[in-house]
Amino acid sequence: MSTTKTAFITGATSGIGREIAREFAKHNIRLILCGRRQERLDELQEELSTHTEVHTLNFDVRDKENVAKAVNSLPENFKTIDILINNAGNAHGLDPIQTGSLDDWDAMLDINVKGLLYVSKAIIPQMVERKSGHILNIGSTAGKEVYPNGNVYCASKHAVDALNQGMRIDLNSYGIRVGAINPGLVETEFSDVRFKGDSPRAEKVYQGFQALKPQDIAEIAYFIVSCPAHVNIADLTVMCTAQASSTIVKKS
Ligand code: NDP
Ligand code: 8X3
Repeated sequence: MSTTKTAFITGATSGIGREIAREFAKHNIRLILCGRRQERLDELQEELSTHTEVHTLNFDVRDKENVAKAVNSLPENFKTIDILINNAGNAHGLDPIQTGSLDDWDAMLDINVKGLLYVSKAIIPQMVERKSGHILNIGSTAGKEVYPNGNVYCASKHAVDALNQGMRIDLNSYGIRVGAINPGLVETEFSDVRFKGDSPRAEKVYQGFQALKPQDIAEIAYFIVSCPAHVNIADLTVMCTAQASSTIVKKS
């Protein structure tokens, strides 16, 4: 098995991150898979180890000490990270601003914004030192427009959009590529988390139209990281055909 590059993927236990891991494994990219659910990390490691070398890291992106400890604990053959996929994230609740929960707001800002920063802070210095690397931030259409009751989730993804631009500017002189994929509606565990396990409500989000599948985003992610070195896909918005904006979705 000849592996080429090493990718560090946050949120690899489910949805978009898990499919990116599967897609990258097909192309022999060495994988560092991160998440909090160890049994899922173990299952994925077993599944993908026939294609590539896999290492798992269990940490909560909100815990900055543990993020740094986890990255520092990487074995020698996984230490050089070529590709960082900042994917871990979620929505908590869908309430108007006047009744939103402080705990939900903390979770979204701590995970989607500060967690992305903690992971980036632990990995960017080695890319700067080597003057090479590729960072792919998973934003959202919610980072491009605001929808009713999306308030804080949309703010967190607008922050990801700003950080994507800021990283690209600051890392430009080191030859590090930085870009974002901003997906629209993708059928994953996203809505289950948003609605705190209320599965009927979560399923309804994707009924009556063909939402994006996490594999769609994974194939695009592989396309982006496999572009020639002089090509950087800086910012890509992807919706399913049925979706025209955050609020306009054609249902059958
Ligand atoms: P899933 O809920 O299926 O996956 C979320 C992933 O993030 C899981 O692997 C989860 O792992 C990880 N994660 C969540 N919280 C933490 C945490 N505190 N510490 C470490 N890891 C964490 O959702 P998606 O795949 O849909 O979401 C992935 C990204 O895509 C998110 O950033 C989301 O905002 C974005 N997105 C999703 C869209 C959609 O419609 N689904 C559309 C646009 C963007 P674990 O629980 O094991 O820690
Ligand atoms: C996820 C897409 O529209 O559910 O970021 O917020 S949406």
